[in-house]
Amino acid sequence: MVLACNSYDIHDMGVMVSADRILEMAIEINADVIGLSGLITPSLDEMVYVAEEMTKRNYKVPLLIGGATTSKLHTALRIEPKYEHPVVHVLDASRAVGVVSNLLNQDANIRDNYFSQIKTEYEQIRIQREKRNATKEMHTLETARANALKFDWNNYSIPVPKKLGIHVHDLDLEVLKNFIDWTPFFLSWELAGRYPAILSDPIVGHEAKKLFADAKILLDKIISQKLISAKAVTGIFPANSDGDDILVYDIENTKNVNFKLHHLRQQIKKTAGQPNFCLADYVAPLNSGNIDYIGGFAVTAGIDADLLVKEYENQNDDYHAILVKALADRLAEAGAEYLHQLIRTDHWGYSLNEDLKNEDLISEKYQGIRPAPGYPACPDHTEKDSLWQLLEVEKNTGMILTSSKAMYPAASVSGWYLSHPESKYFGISEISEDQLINYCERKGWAIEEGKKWLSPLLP
Ligand code: B12
Repeated sequence: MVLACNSYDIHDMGVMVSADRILEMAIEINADVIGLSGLITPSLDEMVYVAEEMTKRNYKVPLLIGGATTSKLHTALRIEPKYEHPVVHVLDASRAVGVVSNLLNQDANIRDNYFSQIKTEYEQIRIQREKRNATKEMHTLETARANALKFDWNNYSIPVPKKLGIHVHDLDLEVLKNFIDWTPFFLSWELAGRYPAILSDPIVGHEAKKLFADAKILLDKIISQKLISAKAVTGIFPANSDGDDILVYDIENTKNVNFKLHHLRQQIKKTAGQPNFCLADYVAPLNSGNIDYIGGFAVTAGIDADLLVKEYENQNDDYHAILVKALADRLAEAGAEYLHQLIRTDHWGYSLNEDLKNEDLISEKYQGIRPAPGYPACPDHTEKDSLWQLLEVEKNTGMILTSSKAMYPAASVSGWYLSHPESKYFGISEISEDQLINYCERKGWAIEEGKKWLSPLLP
């Protein structure tokens, strides 16, 4: 018996079990293996906790680690050292069978060899990492800031929004379906390839076509019978950057700072001429003397999705239960795409004449970006707290943030709108101790708190 749990938010959310409960259940069902799956980085911390608890409670069963935000590197550095029995990162669930059959093999030689191979491999990864840390070249925070992206703000005309403040949207799924990016839908079923080419792919085309047909039937049913619904809140506010932070002003009185949004800056040394990016650089600075703007959004297409999933599960129809989740995720992303267009062409209105097809939207052929807290340019998930307050997300949409900053309903997306024509996505990737200390001061965090939330960025 194998126990597998989604640990991206194992501490709360009611519908999910706590880490402690997972461990108790493992004993109750006499689990041979425990598997944890992590979607967003705060879940990595939960996994470390589970490994520590397994040690404290004298467990011996192997621990498997998987999910989009996990890696062999993180498993080797942070999880495996916490538990002396096998801890294995599995890149792809389909490989779990091979891994488990080695770990639980009746032949003790096969088991022991496999375990010692994994131990040696993870030890090597730690050694390599230490070597790399010793040689990698990082800027100090000060020099990284000196190498920031610089704009000529005096000769830049800031687009003034037509509709400032908060707007709540009841989204029509019939409209959203035209904004769906289908490629990740196939990815979630492990069918690799871009839509629509994937439908005629010589290897996976047949399966992709069948899946697509089933998805469209279910989507039509969901829409016509209103089985799930989507809601969102957006807002645009006056703002200026202040170093690596963004000050958000009161709409009525731009002398009052209502919120301070915090961002991180790239610190890795790059080739000459390459700046060290920080999202705050795309907003006109305080000393430019001009007021700029920032937008935010939170959208969910998962309202009632859990009920529909349960209904299919009760009929032992896992296929449709998973299809519902995958479609709700697609509709949430479609909602984010639709709203971003509405912002560009109407609320902020800096691209009044934009006329882009869905393919162009997917290829981001528009002005401005919508980085989401947790994405590589703004990896601190706790900044969702500010977004929640700024847009009164819970009151306006019912979406909640759990203590590990996952959004519920699960099919939800949230982020910022930046309008600058040169704004683009990038990755922070790594930060040094000096930025950790500085960021903690700006956030009002103790260093331990900072280490917890930013652990994937730290050496
Ligand atoms: C689809 C998707 C979504 C969907 C929902 C996903 C879901 N409900 O599972 C939506 C659009 C809702 C979404 C939202 C968000 N997302 Co998202 N999302 C993705 C995306 C594009 C694909 C994930 C996926 O479903 N892959 C397909 C499945 C099948 O793969 P998988 O989960 O990795 O699982 C495979 C293996 O990992 C393995 N495996 C998984 N678990 C386990 C467990 C065991 C035991 C084993 C053995 C194996 C195993 O087997 C699976 C099959 O091979 C990834 C990027 C990427 N390419 O991975 C980002 C990604 C996961 N998202 C990310 C983020 C940040 C978010 C948001 C926080 C953004 C935001 N602010 O709105 C939200 C969070 C949502 C929430 N509820 O809190 C980040 C997470 C990184 C991080 N630093 O935390 C990623 C990695 C994107 C990125 N590059 O930054 N997201």
